[in-house]
Amino acid sequence: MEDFSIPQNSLFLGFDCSTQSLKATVLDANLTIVGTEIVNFDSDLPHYKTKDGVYRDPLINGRIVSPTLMWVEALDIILERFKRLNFDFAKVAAVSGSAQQHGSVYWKKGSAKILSSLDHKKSLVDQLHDAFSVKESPIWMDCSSTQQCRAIEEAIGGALELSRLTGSVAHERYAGPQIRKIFEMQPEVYRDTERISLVSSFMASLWIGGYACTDHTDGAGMNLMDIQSREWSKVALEATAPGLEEKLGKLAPAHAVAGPLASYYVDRYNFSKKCLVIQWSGDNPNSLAGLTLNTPGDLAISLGTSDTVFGIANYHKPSLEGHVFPNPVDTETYMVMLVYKNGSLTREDVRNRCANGSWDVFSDYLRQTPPLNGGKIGFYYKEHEILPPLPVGFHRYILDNYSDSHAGVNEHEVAQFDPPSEVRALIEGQLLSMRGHAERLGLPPPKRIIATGGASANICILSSIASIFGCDVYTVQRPDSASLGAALRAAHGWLCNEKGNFVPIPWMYTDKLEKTSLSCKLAETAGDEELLSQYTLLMKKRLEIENRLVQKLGRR
Ligand code: XUL
Repeated sequence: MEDFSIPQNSLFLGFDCSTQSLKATVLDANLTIVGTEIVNFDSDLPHYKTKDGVYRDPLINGRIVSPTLMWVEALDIILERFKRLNFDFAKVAAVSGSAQQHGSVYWKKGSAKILSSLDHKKSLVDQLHDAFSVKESPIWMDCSSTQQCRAIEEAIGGALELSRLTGSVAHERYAGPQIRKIFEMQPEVYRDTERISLVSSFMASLWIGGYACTDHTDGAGMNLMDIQSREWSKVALEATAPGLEEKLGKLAPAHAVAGPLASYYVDRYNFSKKCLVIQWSGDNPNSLAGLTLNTPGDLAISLGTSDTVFGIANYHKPSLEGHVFPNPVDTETYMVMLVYKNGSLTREDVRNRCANGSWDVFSDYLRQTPPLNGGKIGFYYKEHEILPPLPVGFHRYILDNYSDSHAGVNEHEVAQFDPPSEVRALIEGQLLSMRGHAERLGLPPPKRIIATGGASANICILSSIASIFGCDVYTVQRPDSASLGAALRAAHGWLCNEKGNFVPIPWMYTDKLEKTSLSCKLAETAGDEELLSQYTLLMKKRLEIENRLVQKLGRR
């Protein structure tokens, strides 16, 4: 793409180290996808014995971790697979990546040395098996640090104050509360840790053979960074653990070069010495880049292991719910996001229980049942939920004397729905919650929605999104927007480095986008206004019931 001054024969490699897999996407200089690979943690690395990529601790409520070394071995495997395909590593101009947000990695004292002297004749896993002081990384699904969250909020002056300072109230899965928990419960492990990385900066560290900085965007998901100044917040550090700043290293913008590529990759895979490693970031921020969200009227809905809703805002408004991060491809704007822990694994559970384990039957049920589900509302929490903060449990209600105008009607709780209604209650419930919370957070009504993630391939779900939000729904060519976004950010970082400064991503603002792998296509058009207003009433009813559940059972 000559106008963007990227040499025609260069390639950009983007990864996504997510909950269940490590994926890779290769883009050429025209931003066309020319290769993809995937390593599934459960099936390709069975010796770690994970289920869905994680360990759920049967003894400690809410403790969910993943073996750190598994991510290292996944990188070995994916690179070997590319090698077997005769992939021309030498053409890669830059590498970057996404990782599940918030997960943290604890490097043992002395590991910097191991990282800086990697032997290209050996695999990474063979050299790094003794590099971690905590062998099982707390991940984004963990919610075992509620006590530490409350203690940090109290030390800072309250939840809203922490949100003002760092972009979010304290969340169990955030690195700050997790670090405080390790400091409190295993002080000797904390002492023996020389560096704490996020999964994103940990993966970048493997590429540069040294400790990579934490990027500003993923760093905002720790409850440790001052979101205005983009520096570690002294008060947040003090509220978390002593001597922390030294263990965290530095922060850097997402477009920055993390470092030169370690010679390991040059010698083992024939990468070019000039290949740049661009800062890795969180999967959601990179999806924002991969979906080319660029105006406040755009809203993304990602339906994956976690479900997320995100958009761009021009300002940071402190709030008790949702999360605010710097925009990874802009220096002025913010990314605002809602996160649900009960995403694809909960949909799979309902599919298995109610639809004979078949997505076709699941979709038939959505087709057979009427919009609004005859006033049946369900809450399905197979895991402790983040939004709202409710424990595991299913709650089902039917609105009494349900009619098209049901504002103010009462509801009664029931033990079960028939299978088709259960499927619709699950899908509509999640989407109504997304709309309700997005509105509460002050996000403007979307002008268009871009859907991504595995479940965005289901046209019945897209049709419900269009009816519930009342706007057109677009999809992308490949639902794996996080590794695509990472490859795009590799190209962006390369360009910024070439220009010697930050430059806005040129291809986000041009019609050339339509010809690239990043283009979106219209999948569903906004439906009927009458139905939209009925959904508005149902959404209010749902939030009202949800508030009651939170008062009775919630973690806050
Ligand atoms: C975001 C979050 C999840 C993970 C999933 O806050 O916790 O979406 O990033 O990988």
